[in-house]
Amino acid sequence: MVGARPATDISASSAVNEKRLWQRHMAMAKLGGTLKGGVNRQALSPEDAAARKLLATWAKKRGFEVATDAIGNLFVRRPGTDAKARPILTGSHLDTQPTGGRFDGAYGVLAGFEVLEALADAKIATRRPIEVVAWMNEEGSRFQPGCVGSGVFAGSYDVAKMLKITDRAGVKVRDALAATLKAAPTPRRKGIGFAVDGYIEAHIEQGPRLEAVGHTIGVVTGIQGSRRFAVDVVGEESHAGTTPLRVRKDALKSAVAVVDALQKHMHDETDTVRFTVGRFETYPGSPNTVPGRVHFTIDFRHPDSAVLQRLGDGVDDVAKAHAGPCDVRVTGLSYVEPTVFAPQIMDLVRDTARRLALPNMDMPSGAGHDAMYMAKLCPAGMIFVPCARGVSHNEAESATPSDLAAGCRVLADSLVALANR
Ligand code: HGY
Ligand code: MN
Ligand code: MN
Repeated sequence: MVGARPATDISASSAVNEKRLWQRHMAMAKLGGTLKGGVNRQALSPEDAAARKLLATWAKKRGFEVATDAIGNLFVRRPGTDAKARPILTGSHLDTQPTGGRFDGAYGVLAGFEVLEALADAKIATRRPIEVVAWMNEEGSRFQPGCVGSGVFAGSYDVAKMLKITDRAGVKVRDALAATLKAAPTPRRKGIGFAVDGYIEAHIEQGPRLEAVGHTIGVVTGIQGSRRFAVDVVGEESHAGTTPLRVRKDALKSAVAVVDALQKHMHDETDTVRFTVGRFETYPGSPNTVPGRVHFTIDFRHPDSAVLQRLGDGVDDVAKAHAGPCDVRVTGLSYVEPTVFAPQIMDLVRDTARRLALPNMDMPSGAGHDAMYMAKLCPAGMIFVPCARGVSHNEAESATPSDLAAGCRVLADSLVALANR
């Protein structure tokens, strides 16, 4: 074409800037940073608002479009040459665990943002728009369940129901979201969800396998299934000094028996089942009052759909059979079937890693990710990079600048290939 820009021979991956990507991580990690070097940036907290504001500021400086949808997912869009083409999405989450690390979630958002910057630096146009998304409340530690933003986007959760969820202080998602958007205002995207042509999420592995074999890239094949429950054991408050044990309705005693029975129910010689009681609260929590209520959570995971169903469906019966004189209420909060990623995305990630001479291996994900929901909407996949000793959901979580950049290079060329198909 006369006057057309000279075709750049620089590839997106070669325009990825390792130093800038690392600096963005360190700047983001300050928001909610903890004394032990981790991050506490829970969903819709002031720290989360500050992180959103920082990403939006970086995006606006580059001329990218920024918008938030009705459930608080934050989108950064780099237009394509064909504005009507269905976009390619990449991203992850900015919210963290209370004792979280600097890379869980943030890597996927910042690697995606680095791809947009690299494309802009190299003046590479893509046919399809590419959007980076920071999904709201992936962790599910403040508001349960997790993956609320991606779940609503994919139509798996009802937005009105999700806006009513409360945290332990009784604050609703709706009110916390309003406060967040006030602190970090962006244009609003009407409604929820839109057609997406493909999705790739970059994430640290959160396990030790890549590091153990010395590989840099994980071509993620899928994610194990997961089920979350809330359990309330209800007895009767009474005086610790005057109430004989034989007449007590001691919610703590019953809850301990229930958890013990559930651990036996979930026992698995192959150590494939993942069963965690992460939160266990007694009420009123006074040393000289027999607990009248205990609230605890169950996080149960398994790669086999039939086992997930059989053992998960047994939770209610086991709880009721071991509650003694107390009542017990089991509430199912989420049920996500095992996810299998799209072969064409896996092939693209694997071929790109090979072309970039990055040692890689196919591997499943033990951790849950927003990609579980995006896989219901479009061809989806993930790219893993190593983290030190596989440690995550821990303030000591660590990764190297070169591994983060390597994963970002694979992401860059993979996204461009999807955006130009
Ligand atoms: O719990 C998970 O698997 C994810 O890291 N939030
Ligand atoms: Mn994560
Ligand atoms: Mn996590």
